[in-house]
Amino acid sequence: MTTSSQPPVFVVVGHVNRGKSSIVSTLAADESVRIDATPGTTRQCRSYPMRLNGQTLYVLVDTPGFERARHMLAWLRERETSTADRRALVRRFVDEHARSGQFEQEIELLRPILDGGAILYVVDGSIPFNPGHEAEMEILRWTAQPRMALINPIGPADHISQWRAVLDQYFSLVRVFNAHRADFEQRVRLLKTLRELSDEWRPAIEHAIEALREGRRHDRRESAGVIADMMADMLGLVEEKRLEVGEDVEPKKRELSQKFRDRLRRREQAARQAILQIYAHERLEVMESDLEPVGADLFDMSTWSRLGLSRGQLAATSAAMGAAVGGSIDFMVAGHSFMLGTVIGGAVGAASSWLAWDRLTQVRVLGQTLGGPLLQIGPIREPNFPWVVLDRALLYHEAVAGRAHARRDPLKIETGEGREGPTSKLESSARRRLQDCFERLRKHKDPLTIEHAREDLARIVEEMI
Ligand SMILES: Nc1nc2c(ncn2[C@@H]2O[C@H](COP(=O)(O)OP(=O)(O)O)[C@@H](O)[C@H]2O)c(=O)[nH]1
Ligand SMILES: [Mg+2]
Repeated sequence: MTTSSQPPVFVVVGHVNRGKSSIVSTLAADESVRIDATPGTTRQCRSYPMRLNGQTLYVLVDTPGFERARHMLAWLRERETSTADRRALVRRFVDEHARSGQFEQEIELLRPILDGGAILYVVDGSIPFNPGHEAEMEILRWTAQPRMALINPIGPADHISQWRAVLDQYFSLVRVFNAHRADFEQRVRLLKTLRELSDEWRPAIEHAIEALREGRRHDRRESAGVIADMMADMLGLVEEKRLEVGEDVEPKKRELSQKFRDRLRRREQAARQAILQIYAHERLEVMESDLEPVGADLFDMSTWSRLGLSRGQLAATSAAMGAAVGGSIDFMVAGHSFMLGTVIGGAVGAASSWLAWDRLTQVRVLGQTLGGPLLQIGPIREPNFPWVVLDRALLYHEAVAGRAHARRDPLKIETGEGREGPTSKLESSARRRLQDCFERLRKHKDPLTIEHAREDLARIVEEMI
């Protein structure tokens, strides 16, 4: 479709503190929109274009709330001569009061509407209707612009049906839209409804929906690539240090182990940052918590029992692979029974976590042919490690991708009972395909083999997200 015509403009209006800015933020996928618990933050209109690949798909206009709607309506009614003149009268009101210092907010919010914007009228479905809103809705009707009402339930109380009964009288389209909960599909559903607002804009909105869907597919593919790159780096990571002859080995082992862990953490962090960037959530704060399997430190073993595969699943996957994994199964069983012990013991403090970690990854001391001994750590052989890392990445991705841009509270990954990662719910065939990628990434050093394994992994991950 051509892009010469102007993109659709939606002017978001309503009382103060009803979630107008939140709706703008979510629909424009823009985390920079100012959202505040103190009413009256927005004094002036501001446009937020929904842009994709350099193209503006549509524009959201954030407005100050109505302040003196009843006075304004009284002014209009006093001067009304014919229903046909109402729109002109609203324009006259704006012109006559423009420099008076009165009705500043009404004038400000009416301008983009009189310039041709469609109206999205926002109410809070958790507080009861009161007649104070009627003047606002009446004024909006007088503008004769296309308009739709959105019920944004901010609090837990439910007055939605009461609101509907009122809104249906003023708006041909009324929908519930929770600005803080809406995910991508709910945004698309709202856009589909918005097609009904104006025949003129219908093709542009249809184009916007298609472009957003294509953008979403692109984001998923890119995220899968980010996750596969990360897995390849983390699974293949080896850290080495050559010591001087006669140097004390034990402290150097600890140092190397620490360095190894830090590199793995940083690698995971870099992937997370990339995912935030892909979904335009760069300012998103992520809650670091021992209770959240994804917020906790990568090596906090207490969260491992909730991620990755169960012992049985690991054994089945490895056995089906038919590879020489006997050794790592023993390793795994030792690791898991140890972890089980710490969980049952209840004292899952930092110290026991570190201990568990030390038992799962050993710093090896290699030959002394070239001077002092060579310390080496990695790649991690613990069988559940790749599954835990993948689960952390998938849960993180899901939380970020589904996050409405209006929310300003830190990202938390909700926890449930038992294993929470997506990998434990996979079909066994998918698990074997993944295991095959993991093995190749862990065992091989040849760049071409690694690249192929990485590509296979990216494809599988893309199917999963
Ligand atoms: N929980 C929740 N809070 C919301 C929602 N929409 C808005 N809020 C909160 O309500 C307050 C006002 O929101 P804002 O979007 O700035 O409203 P505006 O004054 O109409 O622009 C802010 O504290 C928001 O975080 C919602 O859908 N859910
Ligand atoms: Mg606002």
